[in-house]
Amino acid sequence: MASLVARGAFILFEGVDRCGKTTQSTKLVEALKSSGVNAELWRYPDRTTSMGQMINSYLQSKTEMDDGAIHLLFAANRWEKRAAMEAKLAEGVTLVVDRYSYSGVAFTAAKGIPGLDLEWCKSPEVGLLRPDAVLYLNMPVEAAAARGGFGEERYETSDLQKAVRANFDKLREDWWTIVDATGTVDEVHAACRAVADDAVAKCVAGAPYARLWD
Ligand code: DGP
Repeated sequence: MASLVARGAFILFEGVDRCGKTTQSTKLVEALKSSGVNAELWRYPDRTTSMGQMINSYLQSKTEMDDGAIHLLFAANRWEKRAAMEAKLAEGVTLVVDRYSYSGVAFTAAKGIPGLDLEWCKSPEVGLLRPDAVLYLNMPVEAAAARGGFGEERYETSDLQKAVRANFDKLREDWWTIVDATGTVDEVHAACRAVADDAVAKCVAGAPYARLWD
């Protein structure tokens, strides 16, 4: 039997735009750190790399790109960070991640482009590390939009976000935690914290890595 090695946990936040992922992921990292857990906040797309800058330009409608090509670029942006991500976890750092492959699939498939269905969209993500916990911040699109409205970026329209939410419903797996994101910041945080503490404890005890879509 392989010996169990302590590692950091990969904790993922997913949900439609403006559901509170950035607030909650930031707050979770602060809380983990203040209780002595070595934790970092990561986000996808990672706009700091050269691929990330191309994605940023696309999201801001400064450049156009084929829908299949931009999908592969979002996925490649996760692949280019894969080794660094795995190294951090192996060092014992817990990664709290704001969006990942599930957003990748949910957003592209929401466009309704012939051929770019959920299965096609999943393919380039296969083999990436699977999160140890998914905190899906569940919120109706109307409630998310009421939080000051959607911004200027390409995907920030109610119709697209509704299709994205429907796709998240199709992608949800039993092991995800569905958090009611309409609660107060502190209520949502408490629910997320409990799941994160559990994931961190399991990974310290040497939980094995898994890959998408195990
Ligand atoms: P954010 O930086 O979390 O606000 O994300 C920017 C926008 O890009 C947001 O509307 C969600 C979308 N998005 C995030 N990841 C992906 C992805 O992998 N593929 C696609 N098509 N869209 C994504």
